[in-house]
Amino acid sequence: MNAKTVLLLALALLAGACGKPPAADTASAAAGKPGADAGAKTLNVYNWSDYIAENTIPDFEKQTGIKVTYDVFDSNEVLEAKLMAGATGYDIVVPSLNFLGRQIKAGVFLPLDKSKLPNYKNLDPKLMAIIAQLDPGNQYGIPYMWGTVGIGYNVNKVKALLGDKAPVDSWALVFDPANAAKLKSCGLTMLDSPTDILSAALKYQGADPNTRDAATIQKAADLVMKVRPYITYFHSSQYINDLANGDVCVSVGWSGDVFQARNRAREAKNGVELAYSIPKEGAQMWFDMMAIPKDAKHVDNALAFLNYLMEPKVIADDSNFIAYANANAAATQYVDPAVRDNPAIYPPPAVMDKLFLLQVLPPDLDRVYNRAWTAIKTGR
Ligand code: N2P
Repeated sequence: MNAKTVLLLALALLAGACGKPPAADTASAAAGKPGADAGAKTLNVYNWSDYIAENTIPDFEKQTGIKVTYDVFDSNEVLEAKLMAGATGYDIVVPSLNFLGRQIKAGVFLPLDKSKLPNYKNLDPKLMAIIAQLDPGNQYGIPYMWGTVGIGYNVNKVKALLGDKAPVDSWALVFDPANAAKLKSCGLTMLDSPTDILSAALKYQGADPNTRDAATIQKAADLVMKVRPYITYFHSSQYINDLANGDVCVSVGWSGDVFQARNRAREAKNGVELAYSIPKEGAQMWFDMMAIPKDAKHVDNALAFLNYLMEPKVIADDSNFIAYANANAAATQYVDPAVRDNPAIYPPPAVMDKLFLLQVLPPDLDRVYNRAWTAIKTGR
């Protein structure tokens, strides 16, 4: 083959590729907006990273013939910016409940047509009642997974640096500057999420994590600012691998992510022993909610996918893989005992009593949070 033939072949291949719909695993958002193919047997999903079992999408595609484009994010703020700008191109998005509540008010979602969701009956009515506080009548959102914000830590490294009495069951482990300073050498990370981190700092300070008082929020920000010099990074997904590899030793993170890190370390047999604690002062419980944007192009496909994800075995397999609790009462029997009986994933009532839900932030306080966060991240 001479150079000219190679070039022509390459051009032909390129032309062919451009004419095709996006492949299931391409980050189509990077190439433009997904969802240009209205009416087709396609579905564009935007979900959190590290948040689905390997077989969930391929099985759905096989069952239905619907091709799924699956993009990921790791920040409610990033998702919200897209939703508020409109025309995301997505048919399903997954904001956390406190963000969903605000987005419902902004009118960005379609009410769910429950006549097309026969599996809706499988959802846990107790959890749906909690969710209804922010999604009145459960009109817009289907819970995907729920979990907590807590502390993932490397058992041996923390013991080596802070001794046997290291306060691993307290926010003091990361918010007391004396402890944070000692952890600096082995790597301390926090979620890049103003509401998740500042609400934990508020709780540690004995304040209401849903306080509407800007000065109280500022005090929590001041505390994070004090430990900032000891923080390796603020990031909401990198810590899974870094904890697993032993590159960092303490992360304020999300329950299932820490257990995924623990699973990876165990598979690698690298001697890294990880644990997750829900601090005794109290911690946030969150729900991630699947919803359909108003301008979704493939609404029936989106409903079919939501219904599929409410099949007990499907969502149980998902929980088993990602180590997060689902909200499907009929699925519990299929969840591995190792996940179901883990009190940090499915907390017992005594721990549940210490968990708080974040409410919708009014716009003026949203600005307080975001300004404080920018200051924390830039160190000014
Ligand atoms: C998935 C984390 C989702 C939890 N990696 C936060 N909503």
